[in-house]
Amino acid sequence: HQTIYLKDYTPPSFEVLSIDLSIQVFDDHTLVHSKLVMQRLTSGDLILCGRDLELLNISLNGNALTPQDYEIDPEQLIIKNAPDQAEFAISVKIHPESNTQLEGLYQAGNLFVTQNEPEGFRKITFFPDRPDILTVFTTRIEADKKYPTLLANGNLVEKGELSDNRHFAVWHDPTKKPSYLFAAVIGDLAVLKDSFTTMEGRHVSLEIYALAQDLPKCHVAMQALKDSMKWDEDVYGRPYDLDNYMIVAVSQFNMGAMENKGLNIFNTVCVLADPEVTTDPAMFYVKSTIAHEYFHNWTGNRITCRDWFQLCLKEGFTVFRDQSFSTTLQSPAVQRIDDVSSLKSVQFAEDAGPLSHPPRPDHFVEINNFYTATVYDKGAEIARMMANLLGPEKFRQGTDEYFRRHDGQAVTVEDLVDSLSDGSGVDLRNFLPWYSQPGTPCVKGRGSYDADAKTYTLTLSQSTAKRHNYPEPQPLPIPVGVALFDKETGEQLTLNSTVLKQSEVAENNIKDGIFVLDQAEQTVVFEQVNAEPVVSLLRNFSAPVLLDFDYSDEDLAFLLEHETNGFNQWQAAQMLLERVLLQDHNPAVYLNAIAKALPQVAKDDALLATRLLDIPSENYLASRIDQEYDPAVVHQKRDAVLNALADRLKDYWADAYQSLPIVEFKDNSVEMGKRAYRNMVLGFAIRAGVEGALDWASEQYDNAVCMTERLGALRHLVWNKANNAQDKLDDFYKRFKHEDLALDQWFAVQAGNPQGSVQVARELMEHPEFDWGTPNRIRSVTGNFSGNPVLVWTTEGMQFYTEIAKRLDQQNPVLGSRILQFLSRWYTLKEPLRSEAKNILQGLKGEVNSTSVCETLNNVLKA
Ligand code: HT7
Ligand code: ZN
Repeated sequence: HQTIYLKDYTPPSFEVLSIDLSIQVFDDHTLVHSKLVMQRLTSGDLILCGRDLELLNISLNGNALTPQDYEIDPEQLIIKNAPDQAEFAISVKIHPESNTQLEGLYQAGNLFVTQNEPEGFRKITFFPDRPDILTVFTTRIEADKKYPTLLANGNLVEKGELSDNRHFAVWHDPTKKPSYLFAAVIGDLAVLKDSFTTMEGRHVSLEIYALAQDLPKCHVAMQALKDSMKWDEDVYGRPYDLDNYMIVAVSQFNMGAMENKGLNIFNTVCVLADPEVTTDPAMFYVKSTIAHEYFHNWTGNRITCRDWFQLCLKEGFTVFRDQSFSTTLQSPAVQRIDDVSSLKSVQFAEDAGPLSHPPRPDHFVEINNFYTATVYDKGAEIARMMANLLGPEKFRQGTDEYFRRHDGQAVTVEDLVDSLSDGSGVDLRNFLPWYSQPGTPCVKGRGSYDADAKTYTLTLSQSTAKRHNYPEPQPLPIPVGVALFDKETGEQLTLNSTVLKQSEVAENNIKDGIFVLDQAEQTVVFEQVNAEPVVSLLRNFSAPVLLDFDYSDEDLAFLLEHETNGFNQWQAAQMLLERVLLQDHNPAVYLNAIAKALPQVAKDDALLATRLLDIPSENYLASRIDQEYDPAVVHQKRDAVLNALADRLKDYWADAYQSLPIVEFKDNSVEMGKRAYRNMVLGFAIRAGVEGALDWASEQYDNAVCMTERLGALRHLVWNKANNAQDKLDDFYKRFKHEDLALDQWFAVQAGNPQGSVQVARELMEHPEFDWGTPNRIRSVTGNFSGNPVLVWTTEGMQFYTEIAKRLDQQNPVLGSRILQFLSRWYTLKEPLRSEAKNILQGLKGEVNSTSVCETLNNVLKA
């Protein structure tokens, strides 16, 4: 397998002025005819990518070509000395009916759909399948009338009947786009319609296509779409640009959703929502994914990536945009907690292991392996740091300039940062190294108060571990959110310091400052500090870094109590917990602080209270342990903290649960908070051995008015081995047997059971409802099972994952590669597990062939 390097990027030698595509679907094959109008840009060969295609015929400028006229290999067709104007007519045969990889055109049940990002289009026809080739697509789709729905990007320009019970539709997309944004859908779908009028007065028809029985579950997504369209106009000044926006729901899909121009294709889990079958977090995920894909229309589609190394240009920025949108759905503090918690548990872990890479990698073997938390979530953090430094007004000037300069272009990360800098008048180019340097920087610090001089001196330093194959890490600009609190009164102090980034801070009696640490070590002196302060750092998680400050546990408890926003309180609780769980600090300080803060927070904001009770996951804790990792020890320590917390507030849980009766379902953040908190409190009550708590869970299961309540109760019953757990599992199965997404939860609860076993997971995968063709179902078992490292890191657990990776290697390598990643931190294990893990992984070598799985396996083994 070949490694591709960013430094080798060369512009294409031909552009494509237009493509006419004709897709004829038959039961046992599909014919694709294309007419490509190409024009030379620079010297060089004419290269058309093509994979798994049966070439039927090809002509150039009206002359049939024979195999002597071109070079062809499994990946491409090359024409040397092609004329400057080249018009191709190409016919190929493909097999969507047997395409299990879910890339290109594939059949999923009764539906044919495309997935072309990043390199799927080459599995549909020969084409220069690279994101910097933008062209105008006209698409004719022809199929049997048993498939009444025929969709492609753009506007429907013609449709008609054909002989043999067949029909066709022709679509024209007026906007130039890269091939990865091409989409087609052929099937029998129902449609939910609505409309939106843009700020420019354009009347847009909004259409969500799904199986008829799923149509009632499309209203949440429709509302989220309208909200997103409005938000992008209000916040970024970006209106929609076509007369229709279509979304299609498909149950077999490798990722969440795909932003194809005007024709998004969504995994059902990201579009269908109904309180009876969808939990609150899942419903939230629907809304934020709808927003994410919609926002791509500007950040991704109208301005796209020059090459796949620039993936975080569109993904990082778009994640930042969807996270910002989501703060309209729940409190900004909870949103930030959720984003940071996922960043720390997934991205930090990735960046600490053998799959570490910069947000903009400089080489890859298989680009599918780079749709990672680092590209998406660290990419979003970089956009956020720049946005925060600029403030809303200047950031808007910067983004306006980006859209003005690059609309219709395929660009690089440098182009984005240049636009933000030039548009705002603030040079942000020193942030560029964030895109190309791997690893999580660690900020260390200490502070000292001089009572006589009334100064507080803060010294901060940064370091990043060197990564194999990357240059010596350089200091990065790290914005550190900072505040001082009076240790006695808890009051927040005015900041008097000349080195704070916001120079107006001192003049304007501002208390929330940002200090940009851009050297290896720096010192900040705060003046006129009249009483000993406690410093709060990295507020709102102002940069994606690890913080190692010489706080006492009492300082952190103080911040948990006095910090002015929920995120910072949560951060203090997490720091305290990490000390307890990783450094064996006494949990008493944490327990006292949480016992004091919790009841009040719960009254004000139940969702925040739920988050405050988060205990870092075993996998997150494992990511902070670089050697001699013993999963059983981590599990037992975490369990001990949970037990201590449960005991400490035993009476409170009982009261709190009783004060939160089940009420009519409402989809708003206050009610969502109450439901989440009720489930959390119930778990602690059961753990504390509160009398009757398991009965409460049974009653909650029986009386639930929504899935959040029913599933929350079921999980507690199953995970606590309640006597009636099996009955309730059977009941759940019966109720939801015909609801795929609910059934996924039935698999998930059992696979994620800490009291479970590899045997249970294997049996689930042999269940008649288990389906190897549906990634959601595979993930519901493998993903949830991975939450229990004590089970994963056993011989049987590791074999379980390698066997799945092997099975998926040919069938669905993108998924196989992801599943193998669960084992990436094998090398941190204590012996003899470590050697055993190595043997098992080495045993997979030679057994797998796909570029995706092989690249991941090689990298994992390099650790
Ligand atoms: N841009 C998309 C990324 C993607 C994808 C989506 C579905 C199936 C396979 C895929 N490969 C890459 C999704 C997004 O970030 O919006
Ligand atoms: Zn995206």
